Amino acid sequence: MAQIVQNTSLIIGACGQIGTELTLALRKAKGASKIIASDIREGGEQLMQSGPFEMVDATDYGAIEDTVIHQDVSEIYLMAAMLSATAEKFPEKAWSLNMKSLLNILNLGKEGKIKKIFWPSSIAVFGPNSPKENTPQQAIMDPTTVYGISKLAGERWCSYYHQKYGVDIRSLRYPGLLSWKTAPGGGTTDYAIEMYHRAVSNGRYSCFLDKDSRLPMMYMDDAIQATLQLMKAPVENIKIRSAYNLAAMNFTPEELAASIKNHIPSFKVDYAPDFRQQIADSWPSSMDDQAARKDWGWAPKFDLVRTTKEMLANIS
Ligand code: AKB
Repeated sequence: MAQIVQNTSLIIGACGQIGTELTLALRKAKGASKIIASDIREGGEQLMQSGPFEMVDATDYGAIEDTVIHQDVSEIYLMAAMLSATAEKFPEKAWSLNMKSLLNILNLGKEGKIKKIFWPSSIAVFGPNSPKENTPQQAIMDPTTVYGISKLAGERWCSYYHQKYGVDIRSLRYPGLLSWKTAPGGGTTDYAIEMYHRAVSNGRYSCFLDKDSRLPMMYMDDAIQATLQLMKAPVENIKIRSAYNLAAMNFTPEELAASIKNHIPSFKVDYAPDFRQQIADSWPSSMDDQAARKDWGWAPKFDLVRTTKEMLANIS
């Protein structure tokens, strides 16, 4: 009798900003029963009602292994992490969560219990001595944040597990992600999402970054598309096993405010940089994503004009 191959995917950290939209997109593409959402808390209504959910702690190897065995999981997307601004407040907690969760999943891959892994890296792997403009795939990397250090170490672990144990791990260096479905938590690039929300709710915003802080950004639909495309790409096309640079647009808070003012002319912004300014200053302002374009056909669809239209329409 032919063996039934389940090909179930497990999303760990499914209730967060990226996890929610990734889970919904995967359920649409592959069928709800094949995509198991998991987190340490329940998520929004749309996510919870769209398919199976399990309480799983990303740092608990036994709990993840149990779910993998009982649900026939062959692919894991590890989206649980502590982001840059929060990680500066809780350095050891951030290191422990970000590293332990990744090693748990890599070890499941090494033991042959799962076939494929997605793990997100970030532009935060770069630092003050990396080229700021059009930052290349390979460059000096000297991150100055706990989050960046954990992402760079994570990339090295991914590459090591691939070389040494043949683990099929795939990763992207996400820029700041703009979305309206689920609120982000604890990032430095989150000012942009806050700005859209405040523009709609009270017409004013006090920005925690300086008006000239240029950072790489991307609309969530593009980030999800890139993730699905990378995971679908034939194995021989995946030439980079640390993480691929990914780019769509870059802008400053002042340019974002101007783009919002095209829709809400009375919108007012003032600038009161806090500790997050130093984090932003250490990151690239734009990224070179030629490798992703060449290896698996990456091409973004959303620029700032289109993103602002979508964000304002959906937040309203
Ligand atoms: C953050 O701001 O911490 C994240 C990131 C750029 O990885 N959005």
